[in-house]
Amino acid sequence: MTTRPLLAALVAAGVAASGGASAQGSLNVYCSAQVEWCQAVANAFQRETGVRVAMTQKGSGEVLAQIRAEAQNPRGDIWFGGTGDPHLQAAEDNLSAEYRSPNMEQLHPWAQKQAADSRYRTVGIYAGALGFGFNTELLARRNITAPACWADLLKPEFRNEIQMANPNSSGTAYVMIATMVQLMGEEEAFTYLKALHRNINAYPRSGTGPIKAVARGETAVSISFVHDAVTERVAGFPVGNATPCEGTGYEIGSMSIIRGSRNERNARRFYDWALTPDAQKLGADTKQFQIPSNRNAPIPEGAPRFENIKLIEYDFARYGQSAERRRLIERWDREVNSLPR
Ligand code: S7P
Repeated sequence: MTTRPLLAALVAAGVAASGGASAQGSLNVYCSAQVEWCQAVANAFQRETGVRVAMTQKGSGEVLAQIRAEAQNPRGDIWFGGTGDPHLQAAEDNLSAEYRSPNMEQLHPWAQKQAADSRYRTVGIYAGALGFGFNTELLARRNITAPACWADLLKPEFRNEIQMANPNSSGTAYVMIATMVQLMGEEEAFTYLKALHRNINAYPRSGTGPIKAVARGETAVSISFVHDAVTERVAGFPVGNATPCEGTGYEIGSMSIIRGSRNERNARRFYDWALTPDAQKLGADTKQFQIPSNRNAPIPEGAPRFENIKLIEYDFARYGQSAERRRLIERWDREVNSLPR
């Protein structure tokens, strides 16, 4: 099982030494993007504003659980990144604060819709499609054709060769389950998930765990956001990616101010800043390949483009509901994860 160490980094930039940081106050960022991006964002904001930033990186489901547990005594100020569904659940459960950024109008319609769906308690900061990652060398060695469709993942040659994350902790895995339900209908989707279970060798905690296992050659195939497969490939690993022929779901990676934040002024300042093209370019600078939500931010070269992918009309309002997420994950635990492999 892949684990991801908790990073709690007090980001030290020059301003702290000059005394500017304390004058500007501080900000606690919970970050559910990849750690390189989280660190770059924390460093740049601290450098540009003098606000002292402490950043903790965790997956989307884990941050949602933490914010819920801390609701009476919030320790975080802002939640940056992670799949959009848990951000919508935080909004519904009154765990995030309403805020309308003056930069909202610069965003793509899908990012503004995410804000409107949450009554302005979250906003889209990037988007990316779900698909498969695979280790090209491992597949060649085993003489297996790379998967192109969801149906391919059920083939006997993929027995014990596939990883997807655990939806209890991972927003990525929840997007996968919600995608299958929307593509096939719920009964057929659970029949599919049970059949897929036979070919799964592990359900790691983190959504990026499976693609990192693919890169290391520990598993042949992962169910992942395809932009994360590009990140591994440009890092030099033999990783390919595909989006399913039947159609697939996607995420609207989001950002929310935590309700009861002790540094709300700085949280709003960060929120406005994170929606600017310059801040969004930090994703590409750290080899992340999502589509940025600001229309004027450059799309990273090599990013999987939505116009080339068969996307479903993902129903964010429905699958972002707390009760729906809980019900689907409980059903998955009961009917799929409990089965022998
Ligand atoms: O930054 C890469 C990415 O895939 O990670 C985010 C998400 O938190 C995945 O983690 P979990 O599945 O563990 O929640 C995505 O939003 C993002 O695209």
